[in-house]
Amino acid sequence: MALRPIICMPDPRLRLVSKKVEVFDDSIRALMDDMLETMYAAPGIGLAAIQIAEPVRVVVIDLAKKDDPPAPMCFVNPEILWSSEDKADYEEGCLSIPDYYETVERPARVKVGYQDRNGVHQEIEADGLLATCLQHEIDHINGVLFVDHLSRLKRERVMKKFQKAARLRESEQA
Ligand code: K1U
Ligand code: ZN
Repeated sequence: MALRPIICMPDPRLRLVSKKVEVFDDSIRALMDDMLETMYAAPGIGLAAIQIAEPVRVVVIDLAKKDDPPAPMCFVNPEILWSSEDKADYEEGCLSIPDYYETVERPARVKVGYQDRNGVHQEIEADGLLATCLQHEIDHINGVLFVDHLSRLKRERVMKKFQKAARLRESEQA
């Protein structure tokens, strides 16, 4: 297992549409293990492979409470099969947009099809935080960030802030 750097906005790789996983071998399982280690260290409750610069359709999530044992979930090639009409608001964060939180409205319940670590097809019905987190991570593998769900004003404000910070870092390194 290895801790991997998380890429941050405005890195253009966050806008890539990730590729479907076709082969379930030890290297894809090693990627999932690296993702879990990176997510726990951040700390976060979810991570998509593109956030560690791997453009493949892999997502990990763990919603276990602080004092409970870890409950890692791995989703390969996840897709939303059904979304509820009713919506839920949740204050979201993103490990690729550090220290920025905003309320996002999404379908309250989803049914997701995916493959597990061994390539076996599975389905899960989710509500609450798991539904929100699955949608946030599936957005990532399609090149979508949670700020894309905000008003244009809020989105442009946060994108400009992160672009300015990146320019400052570049000029300090030059
Ligand atoms: O995909 C990501 O960037 C991870 C993100 C997942 C997420 C959070 C909230 C709503 C939807 C999706 C995070 O994990 S941000 C960090 C976070 O929420 C958290 C960190 C420590 C403890 C509890 C939560
Ligand atoms: Zn995110």
